[in-house]
Amino acid sequence: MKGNISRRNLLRGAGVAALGASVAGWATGCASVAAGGPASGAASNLLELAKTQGFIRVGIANEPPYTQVDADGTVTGCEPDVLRAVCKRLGIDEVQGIITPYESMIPGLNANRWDVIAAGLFMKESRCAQVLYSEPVIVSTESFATPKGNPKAITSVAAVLADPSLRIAVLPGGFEEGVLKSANVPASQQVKINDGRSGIEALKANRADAFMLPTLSLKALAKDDSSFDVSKPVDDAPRTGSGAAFRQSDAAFHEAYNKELAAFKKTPEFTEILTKWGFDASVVEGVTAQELCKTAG
Ligand code: 6CS
Repeated sequence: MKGNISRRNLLRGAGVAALGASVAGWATGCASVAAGGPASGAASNLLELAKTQGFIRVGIANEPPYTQVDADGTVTGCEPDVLRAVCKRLGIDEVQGIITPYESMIPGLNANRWDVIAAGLFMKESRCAQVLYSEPVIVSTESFATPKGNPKAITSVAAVLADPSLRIAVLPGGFEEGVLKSANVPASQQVKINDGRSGIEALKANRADAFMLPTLSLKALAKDDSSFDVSKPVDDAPRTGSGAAFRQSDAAFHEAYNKELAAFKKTPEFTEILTKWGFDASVVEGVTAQELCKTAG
């Protein structure tokens, strides 16, 4: 049943984060949708199903500027905004967000808890082996949040490896954890935290000497908290980027999405979305998923 309800839909999927939200004015009776389990299930043709039911469900993190859930439940952020625009061009009116940790995004996708991931889930070999990434919409850098003045001069992964006393906060299953693991930084130097805010809290409580997260995510956190510094992009963290990620069984959707995305990337609206969220649209020009999927880890 469609109804013009507020931009917020609470999706209560068993085992996933409580909050889901619509980014469009129209929505189905979402509670019944979520209560019945996967909105689209393992449909053989996700595109037709999403067009028929009028929505597609997206796994997100709520880590501005990549993904953001406002107080009223509205889902935005660079990646959901691009996804919503391309889905509208495909005839899908609504994108519903379900908040979940990065480490759960691919398992949840493949368990049909959501139909796509649009969260800044950075491309790397192990992830590209499990999902179908669209062509990238952003290219991203990593930084360290440190106490003011960076007293322990933490500016590179090599510096972390060189000093076993250094403790680095990272998200479990996140890209940064993978960077440290690939560099053979031992688990004893990794402090696992749940999200951006808890990473900063770990820094303030001296449970970590630095917090590794994408540069723009740390800068977004710094807008509300002047107690820490954000390093320049970490030179020895691999360059990567992200786009939407689909199930391997949804190859038809992936193909249709990429075709529409290629056209959308040529429009002023694409540049407007990226600029709004602090990304430089020119940086992703000519960058391919094939290239970024070669990122080790
Ligand atoms: O792809 C990832 O795992 C990382 N992406 C973002 C946008 N933030 C942190 C996370 O570890």
